[in-house]
Amino acid sequence: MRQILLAGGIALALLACSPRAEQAGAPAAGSSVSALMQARKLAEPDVTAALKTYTPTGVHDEYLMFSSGGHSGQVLVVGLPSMRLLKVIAVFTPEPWQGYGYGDQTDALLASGNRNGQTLAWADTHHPALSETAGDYDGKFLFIGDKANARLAVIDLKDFVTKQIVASNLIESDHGAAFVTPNTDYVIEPTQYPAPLGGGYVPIEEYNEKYRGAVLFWKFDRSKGKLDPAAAFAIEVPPYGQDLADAGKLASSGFAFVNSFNTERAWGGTMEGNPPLESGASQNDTDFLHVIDWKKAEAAVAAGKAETINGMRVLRLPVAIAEGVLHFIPEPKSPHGVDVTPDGKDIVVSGKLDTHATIYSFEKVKALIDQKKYVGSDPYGVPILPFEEAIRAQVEIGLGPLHTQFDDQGNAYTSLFLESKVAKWNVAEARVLEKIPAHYNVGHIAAAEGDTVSPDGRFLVMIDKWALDRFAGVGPLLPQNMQLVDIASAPMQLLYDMPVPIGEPHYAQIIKADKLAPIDIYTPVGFNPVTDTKDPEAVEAEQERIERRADGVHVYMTAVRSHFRPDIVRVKEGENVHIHLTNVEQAKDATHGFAIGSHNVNVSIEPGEHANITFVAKRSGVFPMYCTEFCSALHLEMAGYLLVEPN
Ligand code: K7E
Ligand code: CUA
Repeated sequence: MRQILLAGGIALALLACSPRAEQAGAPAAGSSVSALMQARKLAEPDVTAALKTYTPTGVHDEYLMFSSGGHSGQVLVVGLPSMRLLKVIAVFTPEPWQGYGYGDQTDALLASGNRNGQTLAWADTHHPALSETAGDYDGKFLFIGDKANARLAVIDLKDFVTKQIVASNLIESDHGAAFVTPNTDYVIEPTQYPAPLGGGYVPIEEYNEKYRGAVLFWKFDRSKGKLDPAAAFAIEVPPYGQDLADAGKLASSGFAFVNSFNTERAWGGTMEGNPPLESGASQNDTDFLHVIDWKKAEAAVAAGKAETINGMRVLRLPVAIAEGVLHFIPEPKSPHGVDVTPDGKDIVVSGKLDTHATIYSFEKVKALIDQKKYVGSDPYGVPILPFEEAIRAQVEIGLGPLHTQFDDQGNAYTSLFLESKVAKWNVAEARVLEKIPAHYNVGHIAAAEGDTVSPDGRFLVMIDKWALDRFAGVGPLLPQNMQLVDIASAPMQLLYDMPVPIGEPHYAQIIKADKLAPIDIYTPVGFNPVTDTKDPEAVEAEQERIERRADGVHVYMTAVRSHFRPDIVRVKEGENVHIHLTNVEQAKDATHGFAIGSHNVNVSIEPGEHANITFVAKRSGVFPMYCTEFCSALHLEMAGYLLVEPN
């Protein structure tokens, strides 16, 4: 039925007499489609948009979009075409509903991302990257970068749970993270703001000499589902603001591309007689596209040519240059996005302060590198390839071009921040085909399977920076706006606006839902999702007990509809309390929560899940413990007491 409607375009008569409409209760005379259209002031395109997105109850979405959650520090999962928010994956920030950051395992996981002893309770997530096999999303893992603290996290798509957070002590901030190589051998993380490598103080007047960027390659161990810091390496780069990255694929496999801004090396000082960074960094007509041969870098590191700085193996600049790992090509002013075409043959770069998309030909770039055809070198000795000979074409696309995505018809889509539009253009012909307005100031865009070797070309989501008048006023802080566009239709059609009130989505990736196969329950019972194994403290039914040990009171507890066992916990004031809690249910969606008031204790235990909770019973008193999920008719009765006797 849906297919017919989609293929046939608007079919009002069909809709009006569809079996579904009848099932839902025969429409009254006044609620025919035309009457509804009139009453709600809907035009025909509104109705086609509704037909293309409306997803009846029980019907699942065809695609899942993984979006960064900006400084919520989390990842959002949205279904397409319905644009329903399906999940907020807790990553870098406590998330009460999931009990994330309120129990031993997730406390330890969050703490593993602390830097230099500083607790980091937030993050600025920008670019999610789905794991790939042969350049195609494989639906197994998701990586997400934290711009503020230069961290990466690994999420297992088996259960949509964060399993690892890593921070290098080499750099202070990142931006072009996360991007994966075509078989997920490495996850790429380039610096954003230069600083002394490895940390430490250096006066900013020594910026040119002592401040540096780096491009980190984190080795991914697929069998363990973890990044392996010991096998990671970095390439030192000059103190330019390295920005986004993309890995070469197919024709350009083995290479990575990183763009940069502020090759002027301005560092601000608005009260010290200097121009602000924004103007200091916008003097040059061009910045540098970094062309990295990561296979050569990997070989040089394996040959012992790296130096270890604060635990990270680093190919220093002179070594990277000598080994032919790093080349520059001029790129138009203050670029933001760098995107490799699905066939790997072209690299598209857009300068924010330029009106073009510039198409570099990898074949030409490679030939120039092989011939060592340089037009000079930068102040650090990095060879520069000739711009004119490296490009295939430039397309005049509009004002403020940022990010580019691709479809299955050889077209590219580039967001135009200043114009508040997305331009559709043909890559081979380097010609603009049409533009669609965004509301407003579109940043990243994400296309269905858009970063793979075979994009689907169905949908595109515009991630807008400003919402202005799109939604009802909710005070000065407005939601962000994600807009769904049908790119399979001609012309492109705007389908739906989704407000995002929990952080600024920067980038997203969209995967075909049937590539994902998440589990429903944890087995064996007593599974710890963070350690990804059965927990040593897992509790079996009938094995519940309370043990008093040197380190405090250990409560081995189970949860099952609708009681905790034990449900009375007696301790003495000042005692350490360890609760080992297993949800022994194996029924889908039979989640229980466990909370103790006034103790910051709050976990969510999914069917089969185990959680450990440690706290000090500091104050004598009577504290109710209860289940926080409405799990059954007798959910309110799923409660007990923590009795803390005074000394
Ligand atoms: Cu353009 Cu971090 Cu990729 Cu924000 S990012 S727009
Ligand atoms: Cu268990 Cu409510």
